[in-house]
Amino acid sequence: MDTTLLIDEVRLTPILIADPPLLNTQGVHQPYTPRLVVEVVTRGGVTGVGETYGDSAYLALAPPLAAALRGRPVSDVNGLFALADEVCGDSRAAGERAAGARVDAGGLRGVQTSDKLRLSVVSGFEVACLDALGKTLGLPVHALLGGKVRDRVEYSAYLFYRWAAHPDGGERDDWGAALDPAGVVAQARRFARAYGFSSFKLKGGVFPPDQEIAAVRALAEAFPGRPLRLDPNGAWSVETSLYVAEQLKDVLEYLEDPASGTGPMAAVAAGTDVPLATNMCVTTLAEIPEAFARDAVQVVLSDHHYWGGLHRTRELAGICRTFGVGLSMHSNTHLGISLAAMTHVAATVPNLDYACDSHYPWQSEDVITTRHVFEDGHLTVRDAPGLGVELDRDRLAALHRRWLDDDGTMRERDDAAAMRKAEPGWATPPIPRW
Ligand code: GKR
Ligand code: MG
Repeated sequence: MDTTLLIDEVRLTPILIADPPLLNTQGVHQPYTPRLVVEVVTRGGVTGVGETYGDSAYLALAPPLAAALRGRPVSDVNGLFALADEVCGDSRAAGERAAGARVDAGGLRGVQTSDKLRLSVVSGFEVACLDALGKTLGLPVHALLGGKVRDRVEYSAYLFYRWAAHPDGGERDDWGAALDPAGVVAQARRFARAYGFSSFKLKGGVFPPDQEIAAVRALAEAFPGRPLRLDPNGAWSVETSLYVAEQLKDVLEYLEDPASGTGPMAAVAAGTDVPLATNMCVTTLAEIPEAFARDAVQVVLSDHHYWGGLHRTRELAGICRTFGVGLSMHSNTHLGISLAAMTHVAATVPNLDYACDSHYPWQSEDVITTRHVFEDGHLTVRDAPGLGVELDRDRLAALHRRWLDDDGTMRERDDAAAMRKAEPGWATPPIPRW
């Protein structure tokens, strides 16, 4: 065994990153959202980086795994899963308690389970190990995953209804409000101009369905023939979903999570030819058999965090290929480390059937020295060793300082609590909402 590959130290840095007031069915994004940056340092002096969700449920699981990793080789990424099972026992219960208190955040990520929590944490370590291994061997992460099958990965614009500013501080930006079809089209035009995106996803479930249908119609008029998607995060009943599908069937590439749960999704799928995509109904291996047997979803949108990292995402791709189900990737509020990881794995998957979506353009801050740049709606796959990104330690320290200074209110993503700042009576809406 090459001892330079052994892990000497693991650093965990929780941070808070600025997030604009983006609306979704549960509320609005807080001014700052938590992420966790994982650094794995080898005896050879190489540091690999990873990033994952940073709410307390995830933070509770990370320290025991970090401690147990010392002395193990960075190349043993398969061993991470058994190790996490072994060492995260007690803290898993703590994580679950924290997750239970935050169903709002879990809800948008599908049903939260202890396995999914653990896998999301493991993913940050897996990416950090792959980065360190790649840097040691002089190989990009995509080569460690078997090699890229494309040089560029396509992303779609991720449009959000939004306010011009948070009601209670936060960073300012110049995007302005987008609360109607004209606002959504203006936002899409800016995305197309600045980043070259040619497909568009609108986060829905915010306004009554007819208003969102009007927004998608306005997009179709402004961008004839371009792929369009609408994602209400499971906010609609089967009946409403079928109504929306009927109204938009000529312009939608797919409808994303119109209804919540495998049964309702299967009922919608049975009543429309519009393909259904999901990042909520199929989020674990255990959910696949029933969803695929019932043809509830035609496209699975992986989130490499909760699927357990990059190797597991490739396993998911193989399963989708076997069953003739489409594959792509969705995102959450994330930084450049996660976007790099997503791009590396996306580059290796032959059946990447649709443009991935990324929140990244909404993030004004990062912890890497050279930010990713979308060109013609694509990211070029980096061929430098590891992920091909470098940690900006000053930025990391500043964002960690913000986390330390927080009074606790931003350390959990809680879109309903953020909404109550503007609408004191706001409660997380029932499912289905419409
Ligand atoms: O950030 O508001 C949001 C999204 O709704 C996010 O939480 C989802 O996980 O973007 C995601 C999606 O449903 O595709
Ligand atoms: Mg979605």
